[in-house]
Amino acid sequence: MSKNETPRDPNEVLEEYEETLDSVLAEVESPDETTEDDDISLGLPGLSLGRRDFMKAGVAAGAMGSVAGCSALTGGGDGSAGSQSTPSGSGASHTVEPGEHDEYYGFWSGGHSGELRVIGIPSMRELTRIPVFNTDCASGYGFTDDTRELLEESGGYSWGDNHHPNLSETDGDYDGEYLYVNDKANGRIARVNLTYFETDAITDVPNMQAIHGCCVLSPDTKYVLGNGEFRVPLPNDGTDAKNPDNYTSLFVAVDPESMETQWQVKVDGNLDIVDTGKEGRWAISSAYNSEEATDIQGMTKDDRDNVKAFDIPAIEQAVENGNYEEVNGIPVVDGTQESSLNQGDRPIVKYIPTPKSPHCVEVGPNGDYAFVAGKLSPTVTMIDLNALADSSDPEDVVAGRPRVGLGPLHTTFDGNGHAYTSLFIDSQAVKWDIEAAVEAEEGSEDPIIEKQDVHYNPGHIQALEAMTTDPDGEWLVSLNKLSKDRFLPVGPIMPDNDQLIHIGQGEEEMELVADHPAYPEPHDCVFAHKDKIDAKKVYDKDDYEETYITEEDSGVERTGDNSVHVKMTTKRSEFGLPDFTVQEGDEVKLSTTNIEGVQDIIHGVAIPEHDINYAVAPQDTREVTFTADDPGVYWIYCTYFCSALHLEMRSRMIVEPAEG
Ligand code: RUQ
Ligand code: CUA
Repeated sequence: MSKNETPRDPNEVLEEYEETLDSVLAEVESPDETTEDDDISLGLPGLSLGRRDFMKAGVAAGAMGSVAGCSALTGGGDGSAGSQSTPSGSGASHTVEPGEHDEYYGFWSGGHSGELRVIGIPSMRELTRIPVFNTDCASGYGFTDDTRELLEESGGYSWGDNHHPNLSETDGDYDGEYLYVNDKANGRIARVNLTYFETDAITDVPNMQAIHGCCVLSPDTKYVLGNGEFRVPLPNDGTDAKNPDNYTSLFVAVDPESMETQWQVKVDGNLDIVDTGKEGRWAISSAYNSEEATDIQGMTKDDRDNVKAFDIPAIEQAVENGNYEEVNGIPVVDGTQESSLNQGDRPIVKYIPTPKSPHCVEVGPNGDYAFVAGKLSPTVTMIDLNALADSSDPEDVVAGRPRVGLGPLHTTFDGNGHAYTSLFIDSQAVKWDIEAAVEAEEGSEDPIIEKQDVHYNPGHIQALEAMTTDPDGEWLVSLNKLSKDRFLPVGPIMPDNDQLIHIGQGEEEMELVADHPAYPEPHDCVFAHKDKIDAKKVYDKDDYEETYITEEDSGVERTGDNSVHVKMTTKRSEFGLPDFTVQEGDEVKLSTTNIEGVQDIIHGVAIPEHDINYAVAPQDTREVTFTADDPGVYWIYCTYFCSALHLEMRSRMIVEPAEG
């Protein structure tokens, strides 16, 4: 600027700035439309490739990185401060260059944090968090009227313990519509809408304390299924409280659309994890405490526990025939060993004796076998699902029982004939050959191909799309419970350690590629190729019930002696009302719409001293209701850094003292 020029009008400068920003954003938006079909290049030559080719390209990039010998180029390049790349023999790299996208979505359960985490694979970068059973002040989940009601109506708890995320399926493949996850603590099942990455339903299942195992019924998500882990009296109303013989564990089916509880089945022993066959008939549950004891010594006394095979159509038939007792409005079918429904030639539940306190159940991709690992036995028991219907002797359905190592917990698959089992006690992932295990003697170690050390004490283990009928191989994540010495010390509560392991298509050796600290405490995860998820970037106002507020609508309407409805828009950089006045004691319903149509421009609505903050995304409308208890001035301000004048984006709420 030359000295003679007069200073420019700040408004003009701002307008220019906004215009530039708009055009930058418009440019960001349009190329995305063309990324539909695996074209992830974003202008990098040679990377406009399909998935397999992309992996190869990733390998090349990784090799260059190690030649340079500079972790700032590779590790730093993926933008993931928490990831530590290990120099690798095969050159497998999880680096995703700046500006590029990951190939897969990973959905992590957050355990007792109550949330889900979305992590990109292979970079392991955290993309977002989805509050489910917790409140979240960044999004306003639990603060806005709809989300507060959701949490209140599902029990009013302020936390949950989510363990097992499951993607909805059509024809045995992920359809990208919903994710279902359990709350172990309070016996609930939640649904997350994958168009908006938002929790949209939570069911508080009656009669059950703790839902641990949770899965969808393959191949078409007819039900969301849950295992009640803790045995309690039925109903749990004080009757039989001191009589553990009358406690029971329940299996539940919830409708995936209405999210209503359909029926329950009571069984002997404690239920644990559940997975289903691929044809919609069998749900297999691991179980422990067939002793039905109430202390740990009693629970682990016997050498065997009974895995349960639930015959879903047979249970539906029993419900239809009225063969149930109704408890708290839910049909409960008797699936205990003595039940008359288990005596004929089509029992509703088959009991399959399995060594010591089995924990995991995972059904392999072709649906032939369920893999059950006994945490106190060094073996994995393979149950032949094709033999299940006709066998009268439960021992006949055991197709194989390889000895894999100490503390086997969970098993995953690469789709090319290999199983990978986590070993909690040995701190290893063991890769073994499924067909070789069928051929081998029980207890043989011959099917084992290799073992990879992990750090430390793994629980779940998941490979790409391993729960579908067509797993993708390439990457596996070991969710380790402990990290011990792997990271800088951060006080006594250390992070977990999710380790990324390259497995290729099963022909190569397993290779540990990255450590990734995780806030306590993920249990399980599930991966979907990015093309299977269609996340919207702007809200569609037809998708929600709240009334869209336009600039003309902005205003205050008195709706009763002690209630007002305040409506206002949000846009860069102003609220629809610069100020508004209410009376002390008014119940204020505040409705806000973000009238911008530009992606990534979020406004926040924070009201000091009223415990309110929430986000409004483009074209979204959110409502919050509160009481204006204290006279005074309250500056409502925007909490998302939306523009150069973000700090000035404010509205003034004046609460006038009540008269007299
Ligand atoms: S569990 S560490 Cu809650 Cu899935 Cu097996
Ligand atoms: Cu709107 Cu900051």
